[in-house]
Amino acid sequence: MPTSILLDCDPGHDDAIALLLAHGNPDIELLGVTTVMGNQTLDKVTHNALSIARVAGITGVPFAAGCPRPLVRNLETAPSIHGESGLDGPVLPEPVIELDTRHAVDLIIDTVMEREPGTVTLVPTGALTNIAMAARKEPRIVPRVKEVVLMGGGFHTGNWSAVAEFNIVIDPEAAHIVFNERWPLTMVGLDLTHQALATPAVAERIAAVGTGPARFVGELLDFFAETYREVQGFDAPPVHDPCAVAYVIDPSVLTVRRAPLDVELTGTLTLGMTVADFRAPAPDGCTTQVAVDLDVDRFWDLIIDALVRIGDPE
Ligand code: PIR
Ligand code: CA
Repeated sequence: MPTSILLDCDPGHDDAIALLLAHGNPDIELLGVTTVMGNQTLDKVTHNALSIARVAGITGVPFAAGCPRPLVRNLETAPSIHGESGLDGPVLPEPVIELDTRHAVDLIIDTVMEREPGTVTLVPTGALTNIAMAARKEPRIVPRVKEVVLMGGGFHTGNWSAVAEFNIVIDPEAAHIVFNERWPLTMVGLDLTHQALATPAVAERIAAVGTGPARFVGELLDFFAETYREVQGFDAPPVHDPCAVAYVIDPSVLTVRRAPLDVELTGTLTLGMTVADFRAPAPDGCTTQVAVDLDVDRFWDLIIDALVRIGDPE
């Protein structure tokens, strides 16, 4: 039985690869794709999501646009990493599918309420604004969601401040809501995703697939490698978001550790920091865990396999 997921994203180079992985892997049923501001403005990331759908040949899956700004703070985007479009590098084809008429928050609520309880996994790979809004608008989704597997945060590493990760710190109040609900939550943070480096050897494997979508990913990674080299001093770019999808496909690709988690909202130096309490043993009933180690080879095998299966859709 494949796992049914809703992907809530802000594409975004690594979000794009997460979407391709979710679409191309047979153990995932993609129920819907929702967008949230983040890497770029909502209109740009939504256009990007629809454009990726065309590249990947995704049809019959609802795409819905969500929140255009964080709950409390002003919008902060990441053009230094993802470019002016949010997905700079490849030529983006004009979308061929239309947006769902619903708001992302309503698509999330409708999907979770229509499906059997305990069967829908939420996979957020951007700010947690839509997910927090959904939990507040319809609290009955919380016990019905199977689990939340999110890319964000980190327990030792930051990228937008010394201690905070972008997806969390641009809307820390939303993250605080999501981390404090009673649903099972897995945080796939920077400590994990910085192990998923798209090295030249990886780029070669992707190029060898030889399809349009594989070339698209190659061009995304070329741009991402350049900005990560210049802005963050990385030799190879980390592809964060597909790590969360990989965990849903096969939890054994990631090693996880159970620990209470919370989000800092009042620190002057630590706003948006995700705090993991690693004092053993984790308290009874602890519903949160963090990803600590990645099986790098199996991770890239999943990406390649998805690209091979997607083939050349057009
Ligand atoms: C990646 C992102 C934002 C900033 C940087 N420096 C790098 C985006 C990615 O899409 C991912 O979801 C998350 N936010 C990593 O921080
Ligand atoms: Ca993202």
